[in-house]
Amino acid sequence: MSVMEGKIGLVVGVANNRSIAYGIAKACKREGAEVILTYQNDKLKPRVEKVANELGVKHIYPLDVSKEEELIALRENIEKDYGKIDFLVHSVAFAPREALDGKFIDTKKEAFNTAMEISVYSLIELVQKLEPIMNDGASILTLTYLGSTRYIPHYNVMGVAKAALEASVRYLAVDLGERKIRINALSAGPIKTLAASGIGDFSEILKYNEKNSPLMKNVTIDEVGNSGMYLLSDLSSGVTGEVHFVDSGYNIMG
Ligand code: 0WD
Repeated sequence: MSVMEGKIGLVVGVANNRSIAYGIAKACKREGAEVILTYQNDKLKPRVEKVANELGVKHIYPLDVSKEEELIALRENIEKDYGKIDFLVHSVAFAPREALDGKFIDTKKEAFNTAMEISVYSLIELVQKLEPIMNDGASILTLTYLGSTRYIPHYNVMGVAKAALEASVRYLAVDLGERKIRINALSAGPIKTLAASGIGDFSEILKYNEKNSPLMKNVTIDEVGNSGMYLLSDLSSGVTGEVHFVDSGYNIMG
């Protein structure tokens, strides 16, 4: 039997077929799961539709994580169309471009608040809203980056947001543990995606990681997808509150 057979999950954060969330959705589908996708707005809808067709996904729903009414509608739609879910992927982050290119010391309050709302509070609110339709023993996964604990050029306010995201995972792990629901973060190495294109000098970061990681290569969305799938499956039933690196080992280097 395939690892994800009989499981239904929601994957939030597919923008196109280069998204990390796409790699995770693909791995879950391959292992037998039913996957539900969301699209942020009408502009992104056609790309998500294309991905949904490719993967054999039956339903896509609108979700801008900053809109509470869309979160409530999402829960109602999933409950009506599927009943309960077994896993949830949160693969969403945003900070205004100007906050990712200058000095951290210049971060404006509005940019700080936006980064925290879209990249951190969205996880908390998604879990609040969807917990009632999660089966006991469900698994939740969010995406983080090494900039949470180390200085990474230009990552700036997003590093602070990822630190808060990882702390949120630990606090949520305790609250959700009562229902044997697990939550973990996957810390991916740099990958060229739409979101990454907003970070200054990203191609330099890619080259540096490739040269300086033990495996001497950058990771792919398929590698992140496979490790993400493990964390969403029952194979990781003893793992919660964790930050799991999938970065060719870059984080261990001095
Ligand atoms: O190197 C990388 N690409 C890494 C990304 C390394 C380590 C971690 N990550 C993280 C990101 O910080 C993010 O949390 O992985 C997650 C997914 O990012 P991605 O796959 O690199 O980026 P992308 O394919 O652009 O998907 C992120 C999507 C958005 O795309 P754009 O680029 O249009 O902002 O997050 C979605 C959106 O589709 N998103 C939202 N969804 C709902 N409501 C919202 C929102 N308000 N804002 C962004």
